[in-house]
Amino acid sequence: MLRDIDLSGFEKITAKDLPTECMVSSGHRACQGCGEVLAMGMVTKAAGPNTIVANATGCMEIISSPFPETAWKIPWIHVAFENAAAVASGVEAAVKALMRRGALKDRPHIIAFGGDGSTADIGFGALSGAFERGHKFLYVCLDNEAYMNTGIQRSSSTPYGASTTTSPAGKKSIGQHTQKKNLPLIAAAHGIPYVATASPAFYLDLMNKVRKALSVDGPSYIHIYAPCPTGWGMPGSKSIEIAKLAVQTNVFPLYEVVGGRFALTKKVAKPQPVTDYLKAQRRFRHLSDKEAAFIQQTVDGNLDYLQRLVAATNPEPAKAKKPKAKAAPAKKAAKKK
Ligand SMILES: Cc1ncc(C[n+]2csc(CCOP(=O)(O)OP(=O)(O)O)c2C)c(N)n1
Ligand code: SF4
Repeated sequence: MLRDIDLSGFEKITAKDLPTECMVSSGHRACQGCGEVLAMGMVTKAAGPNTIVANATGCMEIISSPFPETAWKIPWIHVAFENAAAVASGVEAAVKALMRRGALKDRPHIIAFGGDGSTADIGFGALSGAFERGHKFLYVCLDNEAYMNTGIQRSSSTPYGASTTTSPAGKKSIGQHTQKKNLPLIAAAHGIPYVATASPAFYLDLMNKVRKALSVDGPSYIHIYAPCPTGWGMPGSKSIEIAKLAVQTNVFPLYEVVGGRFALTKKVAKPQPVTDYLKAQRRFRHLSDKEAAFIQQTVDGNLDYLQRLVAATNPEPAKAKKPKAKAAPAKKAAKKK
């Protein structure tokens, strides 16, 4: 269902007024070039210090909170693998109760972070429930396309053809043989006010999507592409380059869905071939030309589907009908004398 969403509370960030205070301090234990921690820093910078975070188990919890230390400068709750969205729902209910009582004046932002394993697989039910109940919170999926924290196991967000420790490529297998679950579309199907995809390579786009998401009255979801040099088999210095390539090849299109209306937020004028993206990562290096062509076909098909959604949810306003030219008054028949 299409509906109008009030984005009047959205405060746009420009390159000139980038927030500088990061809520995740340096000195954390992420690998070099980790896209997840980079994205998490951008999200929390855009949200600001009045924010409460619920963080599912995964790399981001492990690297930011080795007891007795923490990299977090804001209230942060480490929750189980499956229930980040449920805990965020509870925090939101508590915030509402405190505000009703006048015990809390300034409403904090509530953000749940989960990896793709946590979001697409084990925490999926809790997420769907929180969307359906309509809690005002932002859920961010940091998608590094596998269960990285426990040793690079495939998730339902692992792309077709990727080699992981539980979908290893070999003589009889191309690696992951199922297609990546489309989480942003599934989130949009819940009819929540705001859904977007984002990438740390396009930081202004990412941060403004966070600001929009936090300004709406209800649940919001941002799916962030998060390169993982360790799991993908590439140098840490290539993370942002790969994140850009994912967008330039249309492997990961950037778009948002506001009140059910789809819009591409970065249109790629001259897409690069998918092989440029595949050959830069060890997890895809075993793929043959035939398999790469199949992946290209899938990418093109997915983009076509997205473009159809954009067209279908933004119908052109019906053209005003031209007023009919007035018929010339019929000549009065000459009166017979
Ligand atoms: C119920 C349950 N099953 C399994 C685990 C073990 N476990 C902890 S983190 C993790 C992987 C996390 O993967 P993902 O959510 O993709 O986040 P990433 O580490 O990739 O950031 C697993 C399997 C657990 N903590 N709880
Ligand atoms: S394994 Fe990947 S996601 Fe985890 S900290 Fe290292 S680079 Fe980041």
